[in-house]
Amino acid sequence: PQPIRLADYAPPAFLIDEVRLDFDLAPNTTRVKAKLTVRRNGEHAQPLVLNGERLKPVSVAIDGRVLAEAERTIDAEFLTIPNAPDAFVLETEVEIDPENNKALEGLYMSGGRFCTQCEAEGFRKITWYPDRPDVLSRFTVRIEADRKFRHLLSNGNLIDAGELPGGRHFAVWNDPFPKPCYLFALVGGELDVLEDKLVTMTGRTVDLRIYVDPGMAPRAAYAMDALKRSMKWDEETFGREYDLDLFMIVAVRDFNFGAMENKGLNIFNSSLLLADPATATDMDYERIESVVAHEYFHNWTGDRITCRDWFQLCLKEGLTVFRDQSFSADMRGHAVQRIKDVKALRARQFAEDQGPLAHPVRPSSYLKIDNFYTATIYEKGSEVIRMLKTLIGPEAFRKGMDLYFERWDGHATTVEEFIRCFADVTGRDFEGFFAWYEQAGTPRVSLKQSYDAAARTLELELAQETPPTPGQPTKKPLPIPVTLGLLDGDGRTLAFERDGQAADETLIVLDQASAKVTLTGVDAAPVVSALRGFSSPVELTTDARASDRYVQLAGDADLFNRWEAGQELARALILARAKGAADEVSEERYAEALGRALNDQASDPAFKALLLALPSESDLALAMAPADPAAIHAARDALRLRLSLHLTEDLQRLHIGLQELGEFSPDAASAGRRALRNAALDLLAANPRAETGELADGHYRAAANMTDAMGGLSALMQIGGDLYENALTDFFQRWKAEPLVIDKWFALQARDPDESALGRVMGLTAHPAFDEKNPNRLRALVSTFANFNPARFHDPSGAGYRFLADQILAVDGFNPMTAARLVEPLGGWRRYKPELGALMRKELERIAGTEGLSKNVYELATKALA
Ligand code: HT7
Ligand code: ZN
Repeated sequence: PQPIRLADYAPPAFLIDEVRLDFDLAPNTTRVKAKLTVRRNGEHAQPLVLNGERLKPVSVAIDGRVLAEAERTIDAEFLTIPNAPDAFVLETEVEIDPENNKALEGLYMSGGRFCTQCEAEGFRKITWYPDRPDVLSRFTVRIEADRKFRHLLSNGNLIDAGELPGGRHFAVWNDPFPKPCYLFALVGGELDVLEDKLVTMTGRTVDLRIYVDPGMAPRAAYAMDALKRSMKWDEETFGREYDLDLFMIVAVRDFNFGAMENKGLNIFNSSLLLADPATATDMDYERIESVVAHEYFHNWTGDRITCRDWFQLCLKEGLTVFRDQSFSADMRGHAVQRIKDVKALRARQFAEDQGPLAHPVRPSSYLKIDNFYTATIYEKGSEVIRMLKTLIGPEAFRKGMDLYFERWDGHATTVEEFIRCFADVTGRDFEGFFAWYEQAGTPRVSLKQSYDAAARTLELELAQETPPTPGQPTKKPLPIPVTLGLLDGDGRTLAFERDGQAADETLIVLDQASAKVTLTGVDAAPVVSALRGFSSPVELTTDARASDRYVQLAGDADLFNRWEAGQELARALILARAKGAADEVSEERYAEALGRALNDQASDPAFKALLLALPSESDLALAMAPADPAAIHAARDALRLRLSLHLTEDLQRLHIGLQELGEFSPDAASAGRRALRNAALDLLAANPRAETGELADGHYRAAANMTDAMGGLSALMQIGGDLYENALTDFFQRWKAEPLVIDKWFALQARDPDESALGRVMGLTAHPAFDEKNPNRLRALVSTFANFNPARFHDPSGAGYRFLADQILAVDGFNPMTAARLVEPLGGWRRYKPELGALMRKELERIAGTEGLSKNVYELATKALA
């Protein structure tokens, strides 16, 4: 297959001003009539070429005249009309089979209801259309169905509805805002609805409706609350008001992704919408809040202003992640949110950058765009916006955003045009900055310090280098914002001067391969706190001593760096042990320091919970070359045991003291206390004494909410034995009617590092509750195993890799998009011990050599091998 290239972009040959769609819904034989008002775009003689896949043609007519077969061609991918007029009405009719659409793209059925997923290229499975984001049209949609499909929904406003003979009914929707077809949505079925209202900043009343499975409406209350807070936040922070009179969200159980921002009708994976204390954890609440916000924020950054082509995906995704992260920070605390965001960035995006699938935030070619909904586009895309804001300051950033909204509303645009808005409001040149979009890889920044006590100066020497990535052997320097402060030996902020200006903190922009910066007026030998708040997505190495890290861990005014200091210390200890050089004295010193941090009354429980969590095994694997997952697992466990022994009393005290007495509340402070209590239990469970088992069992059995139930179960999993097995059985029996909870049951077992886990996971694929056609269930078991159980996935026999490859091949037969998302854990094969890498490679070769493979899996498997 031929890749699509950014350099080949050409404007659409024809534009569609109006679209009228008529759906006659039936599970196996849905009829779709499309009436398109088409006009030639510019002077040319190109044919009209419309995308269309898996469509059963019924008819094609131009201006009311049915075309003869010789006047058009239909193949597996296109409808082509060679001699189309300059302006005309095209009417087509096709038949589709939603019931048998297990790829979950286009129109499909989930739980007996019709629903759609059109981003990126699913609309072509509904009707013939120019399925590209730069064709913006006004849609009117009529849906007709049996009355048992009680709710018939589409984008925009309901303009007509009524009953029809034969037990049928219809609804007509009109969306006044021109949109690309990837934002089209339709839902048909029996649903319950939770309703509310919001008065916007200009006094308009917007109806809010969340549609869910019958009986589930109370579980949508938190999502509704999050939606209202998001709408207000976007008004206050970005001046963005909602534009339709109605905003709807629908929950579906079978969904390839998290959620989708269709105009006025967001569709959500039910796992990211439904929550109550009994069935959802605090982490679920947090995710729901951020994804509801994310999809809502797309109304302006994605829907009103969309992408010219799919290479510009970060224009809507990176920017919208930045907006949702800023919202979450305002809701839940800036430092804690930043730490969580950086943890996710490192775990997913830094790993991507180190592997064969590394690509720039704006890629320049692809085979299947579905494969580019990656951490680089989303998370690094957000980091780039964050750096832009850091570089120009919050006021100029807001001005640039205002200009962007004003200039590009109603259009499909590019990253260049977005950046141009900031150049126009600041008068600055962003040519150098643009490299962040075009250059792949995580820059490595080094920092050396030298203090001259007599002169009271601190000289800082910074350098940057970005390692080569596939297709980009040489790299240029990037403008890297480094926010920096100084501490004295007791951890107090140390003032200094830069260029004669007094400061507590400064921003250094490293835009050359290396640079020197001199700070003056430095009264004592300082501890340097660099890259505060993780001011750019880089790997920083410094010449700081362990003693400097301890000063930071105890009192860095920048909480991100306080946490980071603890992680650096732990990482060094675990890696030393993994390489056979355990330093027990330093391990004790670390435990001691952690104990002091835990007892710091001034700090927030959510922050302490983060301090207690050691770097993940995957994070550690990125820092070990070649990576040895078994050694990392053993070394990490050994440090956990030491911490558990050293801190037993502190941890027990936290476990008792943080017991919840009142009613459950999902707010950040309450969630933080639960997080710390569960983190304390988790660390106690590293020491599998009999009383720890009892403690974990008691915790599980006394749990009054899902956060604590999962905390107890997870601690029992570490301890193993009958208590664990009994709790697992109890959990399944109690929750077997709740799919979202049973997903947790599968995921927990997939994370079990015990030797028996691979056999258990394989056995679970034959469990009656396992359903590979449901992406949530598949991910709960297979993706959790491959991504979050390195000790067992990297079994020296290669059985873990074989298991994953078998699953990928099986799922590729009906859902290529979801199958392709499972390939990544094999992609990092070059980073592992050669004997493991060879086994991983062998499975990739087996996948790539399989006949009839989808383009999705083919692209990732072959890139991983290249
Ligand atoms: N913009 C949405 C992306 C999405 C998607 C992409 C490929 C296949 C299925 C999908 N479902 C949703 C979600 C978002 O980022 O907001
Ligand atoms: Zn998005």
